Amino acid sequence: MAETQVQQMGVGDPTGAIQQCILSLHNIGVVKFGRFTLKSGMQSPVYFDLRLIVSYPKLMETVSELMWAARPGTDYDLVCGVAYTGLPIATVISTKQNVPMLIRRKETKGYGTKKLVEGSYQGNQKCLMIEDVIVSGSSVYESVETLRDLKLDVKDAVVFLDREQGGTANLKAMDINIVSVVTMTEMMSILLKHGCIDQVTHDSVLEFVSSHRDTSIVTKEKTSCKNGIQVMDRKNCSFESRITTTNHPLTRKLFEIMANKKTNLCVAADVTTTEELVSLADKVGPHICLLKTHIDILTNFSQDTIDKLRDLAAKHNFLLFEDRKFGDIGSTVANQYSGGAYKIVEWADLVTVHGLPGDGVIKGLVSAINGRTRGCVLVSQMSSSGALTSEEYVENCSKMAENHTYFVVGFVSQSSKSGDPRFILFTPGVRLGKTGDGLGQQYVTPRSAILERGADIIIVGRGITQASDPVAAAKEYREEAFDAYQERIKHSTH
Ligand code: 5IU
Repeated sequence: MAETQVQQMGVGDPTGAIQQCILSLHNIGVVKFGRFTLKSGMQSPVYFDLRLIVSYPKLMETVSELMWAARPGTDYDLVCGVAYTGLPIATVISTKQNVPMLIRRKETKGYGTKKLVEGSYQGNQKCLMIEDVIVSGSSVYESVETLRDLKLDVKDAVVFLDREQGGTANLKAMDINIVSVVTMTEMMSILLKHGCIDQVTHDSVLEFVSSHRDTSIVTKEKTSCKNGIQVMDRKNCSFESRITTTNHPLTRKLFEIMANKKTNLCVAADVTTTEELVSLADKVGPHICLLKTHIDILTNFSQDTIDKLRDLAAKHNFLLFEDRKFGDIGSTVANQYSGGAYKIVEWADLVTVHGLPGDGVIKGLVSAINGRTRGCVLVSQMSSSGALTSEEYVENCSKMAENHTYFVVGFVSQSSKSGDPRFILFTPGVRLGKTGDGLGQQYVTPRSAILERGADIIIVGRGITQASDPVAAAKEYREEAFDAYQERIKHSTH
């Protein structure tokens, strides 16, 4: 298999220049193996760090020549390098080929001209984008979007490495034609053939690539505000349409479950024995998208509890949500998440987290994930009377979520001004026919939670668990909640 790939590649690489270049890049340490967190938060066993070439001028020249040779079109008026690694490569191409260059910043600077793009240009000039690596394509897309806003004609891009994780297809959908010098599969074949890596490493990278082919592109357009108005407002959008706004695999999965099962009900299974929990989960399973647990209130927790819950989650297609409300420093929550009696990270798809300790609480949890697909829900506002979660606190939780979109799925909140479609709003304190429980809990109806407060998912506990017929109650809450959601998106264009 590896042989064939290299031979196939030989056709497009008659002088072996690409192979030679890959081997040189490997020699200087550009191809790294281990555990890496990519920009999207995805954990990868391989990392391609092309920044190192700035210390090897000859190699930089070779990389630039190979990229120029691979360009998808002709007659470019401009080349544009994307900071950082695209810049030196674009510079070499620009001087060698005598094509003027533009620089695309990552951020606008806070002083001077505040421009995102440096260099001279005129509308309709044809520009080739230069990037080092493509994963989902979101970086290339953002750069192209910026240049298109300036009326430049940008349809083509060239990258050195295509990680084969869906980026090419994503960009095609945005009318961007991207070519690469080499794909991850080809690069691994070359390294294996020349004894730079062993078969196990080769296979583990290919295995990773084949199981992470479907990254989505998150366009700035969808999640941004224009003139203070959210372009794609969460509250007016269907769950289906929100799938493409996020790269988080669990947010996507939850949207899919909600859309396919037609339910936005989460049952808070606050019962005290494994038998009750398992029986409840099996009965309400067909009606829910999520089962929320407080695993530490069980009197007879064991591995059997978890095995049964996971089986039921697979059988009825719902996710497991442990309402642990992690709220300590990173190092402590990492141990609480992965260790102790409950080993929460091993079975709970989602957990609740307080924003109070700051970013470290998220970093600590992420450090314990170990390659699993996991997410958290930030508690930004509580349903109980006298909760200390001020407006400023809620605002700060939003910022924290935006900085950690690879882990944060959404918020537990009582209302939300945010229209950001990537985040799911979970609202507890929902019950029909009651306004409180005498211990601080405050209730609203499912309709009010969804239509007035903007909840996406309602969390219902005793309204279902203490009903004379919990299944009938679950059906009733499910229908009322999903009807309210459909009413909310009635006039949606998404
Ligand atoms: N819960 C709340 N309010 C909150 C948060 C969590 O009620 O602000 I954060 C939990 C507590 C309980 C469930 O597990 O949601 C609600 O249960 P009842 O529907 O029985 O009140």
